[in-house]
Amino acid sequence: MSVSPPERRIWWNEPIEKVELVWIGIAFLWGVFMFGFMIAWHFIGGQNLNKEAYRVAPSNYEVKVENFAKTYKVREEKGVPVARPPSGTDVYLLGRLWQWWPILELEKGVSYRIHLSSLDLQHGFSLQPVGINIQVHPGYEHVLTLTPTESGEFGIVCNEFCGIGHHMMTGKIYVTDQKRAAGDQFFAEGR
Ligand SMILES: [Cu+2]
Repeated sequence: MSVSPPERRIWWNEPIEKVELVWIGIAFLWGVFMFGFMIAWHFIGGQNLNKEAYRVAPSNYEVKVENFAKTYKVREEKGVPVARPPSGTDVYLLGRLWQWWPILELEKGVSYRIHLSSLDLQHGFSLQPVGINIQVHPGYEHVLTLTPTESGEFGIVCNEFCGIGHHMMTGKIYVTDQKRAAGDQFFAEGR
């Protein structure tokens, strides 16, 4: 098949096929339905993570996270503290150019209140491979309840373009089994 110009020069001015009109109508109505259904998803959807958000000055938030990391630091990985808070408490994580800080160590099956904010620009918190995505804004402290259901190592990437180092903006969450966690606790206290 060769590509040839349309037979009639004014080809766009023809009446639309009935079938095509029907399809445009269906697509339009579906779009309207989906638009309205956003409200329904707020109540019946499983994807609404964030129920709380507070205004916070980035510098105040930084202090909170630094205190949190200092208090619960169990070790360091390449200069980044690994914070392991007591089960079921408040956990603080910040995004900034270009890292998620600190590294968290949580227990499987325990609910935590995760605080999230940015110190500079808008970042995208994306938990991998789980696929939890949250927009993180400077000036707002988001608080969400999270219960890890699987143990292992989880990565955090930034999925909101934030500059030259965006592709290197990563973080980490370790989820330990409760049994092992109890042993570690003993070990940590024994030192
Ligand atoms: Cu980014």
